[in-house]
Amino acid sequence: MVLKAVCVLKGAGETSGVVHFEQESDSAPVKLTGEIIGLTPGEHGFHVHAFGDNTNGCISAGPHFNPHNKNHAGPADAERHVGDLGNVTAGGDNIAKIDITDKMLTLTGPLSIIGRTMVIHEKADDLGKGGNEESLKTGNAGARLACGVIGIAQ
Ligand SMILES: [Cu+2]
Ligand SMILES: [Zn+2]
Repeated sequence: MVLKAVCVLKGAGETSGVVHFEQESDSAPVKLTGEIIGLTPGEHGFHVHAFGDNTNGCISAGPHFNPHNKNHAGPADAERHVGDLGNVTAGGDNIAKIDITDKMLTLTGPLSIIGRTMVIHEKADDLGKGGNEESLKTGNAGARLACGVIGIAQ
């Protein structure tokens, strides 16, 4: 059975987006598609954060989803936060097209990302290579421009 989820991202400014998630089976990678609009051209950090809580805006989503207690890194690194999806890149039209396949995310079981929050950031994620303490926690990706809770899709 194909598992499907969706996330609508909104924020205080003009950034917004929709991300669709699909997983062919329990152990298959998760495919993310969609787009985020209202971004400055260039790279923007993109992560799954721990909590599906937006009571105080995107801040309430907490830190990156990190059930295995690892340092922050990039999506291709073996040791990373489960929520580390690296960067998406916006073009001159201020739109970032999302087309990501990730082996660490799952839509099922105790580590499912459903009910957690996707966040798009102001700045580029340095993927843990920034050489300071914050790089190993957040990738120095800066403010949270927009976010949304990941929900079950039909
Ligand atoms: Cu983030
Ligand atoms: Zn991280």
